Formats: sequence, C-alpha cells, structure tokens
Amino acid sequence: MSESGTPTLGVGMVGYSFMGAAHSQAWRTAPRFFDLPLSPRMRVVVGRHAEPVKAAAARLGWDEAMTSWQDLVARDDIDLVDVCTPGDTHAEIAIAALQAGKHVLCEKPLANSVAEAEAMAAAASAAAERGVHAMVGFTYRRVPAIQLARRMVADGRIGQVRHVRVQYLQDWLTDPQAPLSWRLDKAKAGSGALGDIGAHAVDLAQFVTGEQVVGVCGMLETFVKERPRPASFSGLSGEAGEGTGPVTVDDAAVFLGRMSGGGLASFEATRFAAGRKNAIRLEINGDRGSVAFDFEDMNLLHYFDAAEDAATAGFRRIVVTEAEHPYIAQWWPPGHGLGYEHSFTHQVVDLVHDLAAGRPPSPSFAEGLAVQRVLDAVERSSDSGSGWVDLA
Ligand code: SOE
Repeated sequence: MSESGTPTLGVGMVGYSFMGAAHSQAWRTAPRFFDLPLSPRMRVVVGRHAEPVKAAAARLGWDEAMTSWQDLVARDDIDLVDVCTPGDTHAEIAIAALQAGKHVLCEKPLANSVAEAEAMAAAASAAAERGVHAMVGFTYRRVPAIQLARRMVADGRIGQVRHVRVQYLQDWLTDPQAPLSWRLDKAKAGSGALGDIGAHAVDLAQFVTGEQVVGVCGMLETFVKERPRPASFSGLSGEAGEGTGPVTVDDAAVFLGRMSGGGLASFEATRFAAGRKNAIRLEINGDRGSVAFDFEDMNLLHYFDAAEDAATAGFRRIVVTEAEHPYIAQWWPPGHGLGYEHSFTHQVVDLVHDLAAGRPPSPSFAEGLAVQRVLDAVERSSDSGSGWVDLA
C-alpha cells in the first residue's frame, strides 16, 4: 500500500534507451498529474550491462538495476513488466512475464514476425482468464487530436470513409554515412521503416476509422545497403566495430490498402524524407467531410465539413487544448499545448485505470497481431512482386 493509501503497482522495465526513457518519464509523471487508482512504484530497470543500467536507474528514477529479465519476472514485488527492448526479445520476455502472472506493457511493433505475435496474443488471452492483462504501446493513439479525430469519425462527422492517407516521414538515414544501429539489423528489428514507423501508420488508420485494413499491395526499398559500423557501443547503436556492415532491413515502405468499409488507403513509411523529422500525416476523406492531422503540429486537428456553404467552406483549425478534450484537463490551460512525451503518460494513465478495473487494456496484443499481419502482407507483396495480398 502506498503512502496515499492506494494499492501499489510494482513496475519493472526491461531496456532503458529511447523508449525506456520515454516510459520512465511516463511512470514518474502519471501519478503527479492524474488521480490513479494504483500507485506505480518504479522498482527495477533491467539492462544487459551492469554499469550502464545502474547509471540509467539513477538517471531515470528506478529503485534498482538488474541484468537479468528472467530474475525480474520471478520477483514477488513486481506486478507489471514494461518491455522497452528491440523487437527480437519482445516475445520471450512478454510471454514469460504473463506466465509468471505479471501484467505486460510491450513496445511496438508487437513482435518481429506473425508467428511470434500469435504466440504473444495466445499467451495474453490465456493470462487474461487469470486476470493478468497486456497492452501494446501504440502511443500516438493517445495524442488528444487523434482521439478527437476518432470520435468525430465515429460520430459520423465525415460520413462514409472513402480515403485513408497516412504518411510517417522521418529523415534520420538520409545521410549515407549515418552509422548502423540495431534498427537496421533484421535479426534485431524484424524490419526497418515498415515495422518501426509503418506499424504506427497502420494502427492509426485502423484506430481513427474504426475499420481494418483487409488487403495490401506494397513495395519496400533499401536505398543504402552498406553503412559505417558505430564507433562505440551504446544501447541505441548496438555492437560497435570498424569499417562498414550491411543494412538488412527496408529504408522505406510504400503501400496501398483496402479498408473493411470499402475505402481506399495509401501509406508511406520512410526514413529518407529529407526535412521531415517525425511527420505523421493522417487525412481521412469521407462523403461528408475530412479530418487531417500532422504530428509536427500535434496540438491541431483540421476539419472540413462538406455541408458548409461553399462560399465560406474550408478546412478549419481546431486547437485541441480545451478541458473538454481527452486528457487536457489534467495539464495546462487552453493553447499551452502538449508534446511527444505526454502520449506515453496518457498510455500509463489508461493502463493503470484498466488494470485497477480488471478491464482488458487497448491496444491489446490481439490488436498488435492484426497490425503485424498487415506488415507481413506488405512484405509478402513486395518480396513476391505479385501485387495484391488479401488479409480478410
Ligand atoms: C524511430 O523511428 C522512432 O523512435 C520510433 O521507433 C518510435 O515509435 C516513434 O515514436 C519515434 O521514432
């Protein structure tokens, strides 16, 4: 029991690089801005190398550092395992934690293959019968403007969905001298832009429309096939070394999709969109209007109402910072805006409420598996060059 009298939720996190830092911020911040029914206790952070993970524990606010996730999942004072590692270890850690009776929050994409994702979804389904729950970390769902877009589509404000257009544009690999990292190694990451940021694009398309992608046709490309090895080891870089090494994943993915409601979708996920830093651009066109969002202006949602008088109609700019908007009342007055890290805090808030209520969190591992199936279909379409791959 915590000092505030609410039951404690003992948390252990595996991995402490970029996602580990974002999740640590969320575990620290959520109870300070939101009234939570459980009090998260940041007990343990796990990493492979003792000294760096000990420094990370001090920097990120964890009580202890360990070097064995197996020992973590065996601890009685751990109620939830937060998996912030590259995709090649998601399945073994999450399944072991669920079988040990620990709730799991697992970073996206759920896994590096459909087979692994199926095993994770099966383990989560079995654990749910014992009141043990799992969530996959598609955090962009928890940007207030995205939540508003979903609500507007669900309320029929744009009518029947005809077009879904999602681009996830980054440019951190545009320079051919940018060094190798674990994200460029298929054995660690499973795929490149497709799984890393294309997974977000697919999940957002399905989340905002409430529909599923039921067929795809796509192509993947690796523009730069050899890169310098990183000069020194880090959690982000992976193994260091001399000379160059192969890039074994895609640099960019471009694919078409058909939505379960009959609409057409187009997706782009690239790390070569020079000048675009983290531009998640989503536009849904319906037969009564449109919504449009760009993460680089993440506090805005643009809305077009086709019923408006043509003489004065046009996209209007909604500043999504009113107390009526999701999560905003706990933060700042109108117009002050939120950032990237807030969606991670919202993820913790929703997860803790679900766990306290005994509700299955969303996105579930089954939803993560559905995204994995789309990614796999895009890879099969690209590899075989055979065009359309049905998912129905
Ligand atoms: C790198 O592309 C990355 O860190 C993704 O892995 C994250 O999911 C995204 O939020 C930001 O970009």
